[in-house]
Amino acid sequence: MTRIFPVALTATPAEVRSAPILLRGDLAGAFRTAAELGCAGLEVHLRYPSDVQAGRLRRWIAEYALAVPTIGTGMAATLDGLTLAHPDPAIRRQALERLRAHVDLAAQIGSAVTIGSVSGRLGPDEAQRSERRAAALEALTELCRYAHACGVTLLLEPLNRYECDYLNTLADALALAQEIGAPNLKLLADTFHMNIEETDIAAALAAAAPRLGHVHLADSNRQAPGRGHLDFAPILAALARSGYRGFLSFEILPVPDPVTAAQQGIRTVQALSDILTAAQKGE
Ligand code: LER
Ligand code: MN
Repeated sequence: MTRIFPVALTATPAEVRSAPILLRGDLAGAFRTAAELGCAGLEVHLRYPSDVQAGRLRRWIAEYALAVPTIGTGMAATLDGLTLAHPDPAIRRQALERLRAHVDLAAQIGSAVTIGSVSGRLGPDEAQRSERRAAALEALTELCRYAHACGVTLLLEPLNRYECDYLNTLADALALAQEIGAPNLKLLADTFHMNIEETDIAAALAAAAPRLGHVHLADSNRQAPGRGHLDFAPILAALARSGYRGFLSFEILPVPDPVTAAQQGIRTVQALSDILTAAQKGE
């Protein structure tokens, strides 16, 4: 398959409608599809960690020889309103409890846990913003400690301004990660958000490379790479040059349908990987 980067599809057992997740509902079928398409991984998004038994995930991981690189946790925020920056300490606590349970599951299946939409918002009130950022930082620090004891990596993901108001660029996330200073807190770069927020996507990836743990690959319209107007050549070249060899995971809309979208993304990554490999060999 792809020669430089392992690729992953995204799946959820939930019947979500508008989320950028490729395969919905049938998780066993999602593992089969990812394996049939030659992927190395399947990123699983869960509302509750108890939505799937760890034992079943472990069986599918073994049966299809796939990794689950990370567990997507955004539904805790989008469906249940649980975020780490919430003004209500009881809600922050619930968010933390949900994320701890995700960490427990991740420890059993060898995956990381995404901290994306659950970062939440600080709100428009300047006086409250620093207090809420401090609360989010404290909650995330506590979660890092817990995850570290479980051997689990957390992936802090900056989101575009319409979804988050304090972690929009990789530099924002890197600054927070450096403040926390936990060795198991890495960064997740999502090209859909970066297209909106970064001045120079390739330069931002290069600067964040030492802490980069995972990549969501989506085009400008959140469809498969190749179906929008993002230029993935400099993006993949920057990742390759910086030594990133982690997953490229298609967190995209299933347009026109899940398999066609996955095949399109895989073809785009494959074609660019071929060019990069040829360049490396000096062809
Ligand atoms: C949401 O837009 C997103 O990119 C997710 O990965 C965050 O949970
Ligand atoms: Mn993402």
